[in-house]
Amino acid sequence: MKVNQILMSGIAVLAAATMAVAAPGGGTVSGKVTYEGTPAKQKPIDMSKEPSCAKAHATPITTEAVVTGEGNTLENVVVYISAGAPDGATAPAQAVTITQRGCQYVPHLVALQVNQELKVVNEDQTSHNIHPLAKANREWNKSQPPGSPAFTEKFDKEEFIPVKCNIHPWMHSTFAVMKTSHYSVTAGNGGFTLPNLPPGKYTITAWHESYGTQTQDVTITGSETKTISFVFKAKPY
Ligand SMILES: [Cu+2]
Repeated sequence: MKVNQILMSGIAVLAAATMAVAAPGGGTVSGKVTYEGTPAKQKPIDMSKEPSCAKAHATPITTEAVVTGEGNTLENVVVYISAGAPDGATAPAQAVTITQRGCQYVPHLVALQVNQELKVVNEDQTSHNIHPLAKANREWNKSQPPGSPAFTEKFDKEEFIPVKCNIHPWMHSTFAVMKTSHYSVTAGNGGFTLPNLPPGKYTITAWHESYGTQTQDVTITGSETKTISFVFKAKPY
């Protein structure tokens, strides 16, 4: 009897533990972001005023306000659940990193969650002064001379924040701070995937720094994959 009880309670504990770490499963929303029309030609960046950075690039680099791939795909689009998100999403313990390298922000766009740590690194032989132009969050700017250690910051509100360097006017980034953990940033193939969605009705938003936002509603009923696409109108300027 006693052994049985112990066994039973052991199983109950095991079951509870299993439920707590249960594989998310659920449905998936995936697709592709493309553009139609002719995007503005990206301008070459003149870094002659910062020779240590100019040297870091074998060929002159261009602005990154619109980055495209083969087949009219659009890069650096944040696709995320803007309504109906199933979680109150606690921030992941792992920091995301932005690196100042060759007087550019790498990556060009940083997606992260509210209260997730952002680590700022300067790999250059020159000073940078990173300045997120926050409105909902606290605005700050921090100088990082060459060789200075990385620092971390957090944002406690949802906001897509334009970022500049107070020293190098060509340096631009965006910190896309989201409440949800369900987001995806498009790379060269324009693709995105939002997995592990419990049944429900969701609004999916696609955001691009030059072309704005688009939304679509999607209903997930089980473990299906819904394919949607976003097509942005390219601006010639
Ligand atoms: Cu800079």
